[in-house]
Amino acid sequence: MTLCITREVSPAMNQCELTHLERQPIDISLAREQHHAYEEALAALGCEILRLPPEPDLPDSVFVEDTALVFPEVAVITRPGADSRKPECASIETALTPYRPIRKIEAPATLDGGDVLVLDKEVFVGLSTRSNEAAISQLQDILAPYGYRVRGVPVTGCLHLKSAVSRVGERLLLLNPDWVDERIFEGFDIVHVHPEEPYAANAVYVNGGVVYPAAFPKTLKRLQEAGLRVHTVDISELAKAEGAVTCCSLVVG
Ligand code: CIR
Repeated sequence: MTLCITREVSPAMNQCELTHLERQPIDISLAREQHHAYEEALAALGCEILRLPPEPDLPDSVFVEDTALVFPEVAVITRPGADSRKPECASIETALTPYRPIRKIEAPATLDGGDVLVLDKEVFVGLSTRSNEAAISQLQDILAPYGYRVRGVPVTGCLHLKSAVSRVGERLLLLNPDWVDERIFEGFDIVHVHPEEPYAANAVYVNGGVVYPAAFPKTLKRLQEAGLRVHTVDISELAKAEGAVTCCSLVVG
């Protein structure tokens, strides 16, 4: 079983951070239902879910991906770029302590897990409004003993690196070429998002399957044509908070 950490939707989610989207009312009970269906899709791919209780005062706390990076050797607690999100890390550190040695990103560095794409021993970090050069240097120091190489990647037009590119197969990436330069990912095959679906580049790849938003049927078709086993989920309410699918879980493995 692959362990995934999730966290129940906060009742305060309507006060979430927004960068590229206009605020729209979020139906909290529908968001919870959608989040549970997302957990079920992970379970269908062989994941065991460790669901943390909701954080009533932390609007974005369902997006656990941003608070930590979990490697086979070590877990790195991040320091999210948005101040409202920094307090989300304490409970995640407690949850991860039984599973990995813990290291932490420290000020002045800021890092959102959504900016970190790990491809085997290569760690790509989006230089977004949330993650900075100091984080890249701290991450390199933490990970170098385990043989990882950490590199900054310019991203434009989106919140995080993984809004622009995510892994969908052992040698396959899903990518929006308007937001990130695909030449960085040499050696990988690439499926482009459909041009009418710019937000479609974020997918969870776990145990050989893919969890993917139902909102992007044209890109979904491309993934299916590439031979991928895709479980679709409706995350319309989470998307109003600028969330996607990778951000709702921490894959511990
Ligand atoms: C934020 O702006 O931080 C949240 N409203 C959305 C975070 C989504 N996280 C992710 O894609 N990794």
